[in-house]
Amino acid sequence: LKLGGSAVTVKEKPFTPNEENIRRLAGEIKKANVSRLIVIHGGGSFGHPLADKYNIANGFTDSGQLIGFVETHEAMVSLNRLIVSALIAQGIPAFGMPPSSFMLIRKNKAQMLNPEPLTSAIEIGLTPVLYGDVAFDLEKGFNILSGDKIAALLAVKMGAKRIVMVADVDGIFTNDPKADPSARLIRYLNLDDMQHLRVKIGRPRTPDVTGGMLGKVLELVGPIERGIEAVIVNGTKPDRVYRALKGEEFVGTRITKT
Ligand code: IP8
Repeated sequence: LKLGGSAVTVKEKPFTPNEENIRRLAGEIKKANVSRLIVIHGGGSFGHPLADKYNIANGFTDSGQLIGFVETHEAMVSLNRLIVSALIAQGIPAFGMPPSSFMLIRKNKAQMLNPEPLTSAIEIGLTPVLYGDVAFDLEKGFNILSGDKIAALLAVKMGAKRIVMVADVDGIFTNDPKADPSARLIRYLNLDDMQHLRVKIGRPRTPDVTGGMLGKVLELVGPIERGIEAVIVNGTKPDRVYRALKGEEFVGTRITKT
């Protein structure tokens, strides 16, 4: 389950969590009662403004960026703490795990160095909660490791049945729904359809160093090719995440291989 930054923070207001949404989503996750669930959340107004200010996604070029690197990480740790606390308040044994300490980036691809802490956590029944983070990059020194990249990597490595991507729009539209009111929601897509869509999905307007909906969809291609179903749902509307987690009929976009 990837909780997009737009669903857990107020994107236009730096360092502002969407506490009401976080609480409701934690309740839906509890109610869905999915076993072997990994939660990942994005940066929203916590990680992105700092990553943008210090140019973290372009790699390490001068030592002035180092403070930005650690501040970006700290901002994500503080958002992680809020989400983990909301899940624990529901009685979910949520366990925050910093991706930068066991993942890195090589040739623009995310890699998991040691899967054992994560697999052990799941094995004993914990719910790991990861997040988009700063990370070491073997070519560029450092980089941003997006929650979407983490979700795609883990879905493949851990043999997930489904990836649920939570956004602040109902799913993938024929055009950017925030700019074009006549845009229609696409309920089902396969990989072929997705190639045609590439050009149509708009770029984000608030700082999003990892590319918003377009980046999200492109990251999903790998897992979908391997037969993993991906769904995109609106986490600002009640019950959608619950229904998507349960595999029930829901309003959103479902993407499959064929
Ligand atoms: O919001 C990026 O994660 P995303 C997190 O999932 C940072 O793209 C640190 C900007």
